Amino acid sequence: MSTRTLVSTITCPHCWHEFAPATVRFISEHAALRGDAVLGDAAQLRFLPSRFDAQGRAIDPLGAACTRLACPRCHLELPPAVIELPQTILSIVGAPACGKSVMLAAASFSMRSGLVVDGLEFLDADPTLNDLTVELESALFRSSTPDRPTMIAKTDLSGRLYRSFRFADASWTAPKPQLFVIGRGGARHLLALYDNAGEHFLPGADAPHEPVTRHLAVSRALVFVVDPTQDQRVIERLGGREAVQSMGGAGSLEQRQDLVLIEAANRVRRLRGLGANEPLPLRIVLALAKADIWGHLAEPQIRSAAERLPARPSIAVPSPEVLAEIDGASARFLAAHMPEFLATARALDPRLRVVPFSGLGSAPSRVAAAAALAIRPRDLRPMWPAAPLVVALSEAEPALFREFARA
Ligand SMILES: Nc1nc2c(ncn2[C@@H]2O[C@H](COP(=O)(O)OP(=O)(O)OP(=O)(O)O)[C@@H](O)[C@H]2O)c(=O)[nH]1
Ligand SMILES: [Mg+2]
Repeated sequence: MSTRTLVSTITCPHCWHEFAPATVRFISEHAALRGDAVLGDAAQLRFLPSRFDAQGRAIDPLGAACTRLACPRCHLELPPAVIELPQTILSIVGAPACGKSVMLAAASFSMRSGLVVDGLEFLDADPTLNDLTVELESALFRSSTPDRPTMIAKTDLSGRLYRSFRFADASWTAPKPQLFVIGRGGARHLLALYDNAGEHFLPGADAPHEPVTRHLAVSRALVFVVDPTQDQRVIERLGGREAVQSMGGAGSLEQRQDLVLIEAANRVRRLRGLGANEPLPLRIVLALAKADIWGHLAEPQIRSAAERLPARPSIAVPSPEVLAEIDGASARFLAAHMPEFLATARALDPRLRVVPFSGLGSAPSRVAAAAALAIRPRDLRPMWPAAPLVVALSEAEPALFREFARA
């Protein structure tokens, strides 16, 4: 008989409740057991089993064998790996339209390819739960019509990317986690990522019963996606608003990205009960998006990679040495163009890391004057799309990516 080692506690990736593996609920299979107190009439009953069959499957009250697991608080389904693998939650934060969804799609798609980092294994923990990632990836990277221009839609603030459950006499809404099994060198983790709408991170947008950014309470690293094309000084260097917008830059938005970062840090402190003077308990990784647009303004390490686009795709994470040089060059780019943003970020985390990337690798364009920006999937050439996540993971879980952790 095979033995399994269980983790000591589980953090639910849906509602972030912490619980012991022995209290995990099972999802009933018998058709007559429809209706659940937490999820409503359409869901199958969740139950705490007292009987198991010879294969270790739980027996539901009407005698059917059950294998699907659910959280004891929100009753939402959990992948089976959750009871065996340690979990790493990363928070991806950034202003509206900064490039979060494109980064997620490009990063997850390229991590599956095995070409990002030697020896990396990256799988959906449960494909039925990862429909959001599958959708994001197929919009751009798995298109069956690679010559038809397309683009990822703006992330909705509510609706099908979120799920509701009842708890303590109230209705709660939480974003759908995307769960992956990530392994390297014998270590394996369950990785949870979330694609929030940028509006959720704006100051004042944290509603009590819509804990859509509450992953900040438990995440191990904060990937802050910075869009240099949202900054007035960068816009001027790039030839003005219209020029920047026509390439996918966010030239028209008046977001103060430093305020979004401060708000995220404040939520981390508030949710974890930390004082204003305590250091943040997680590393900040600044992911500088859309390098295809602004990369030529930076130093050679970034410029040469950006200028090689779209001729040579570079989805591999650069070597640790190159990454260190790029980190320095990116920080100097920020110091030259967005100094107060860099100062804010350094005040929050003096040991922060900076990684530029481009999820598309070349600029989208309009097929007609009034049409939205789009790009032919055939023209996609992501540049270092997974590097921000790998660097964040190297800080959060050094066992997985030891060589990329700060020396
Ligand atoms: N040139 C260029 N444009 C990009 C790139 N990534 C994103 N864009 C443009 O920026 C727009 C917004 O990107 P998204 O990934 O949807 O941004 P987001 O952060 O998910 O935005 P919200 O969902 O509103 O929070 C896209 O529609 C593209 O036009 C890139 O790598 N290069
Ligand atoms: Mg989005």
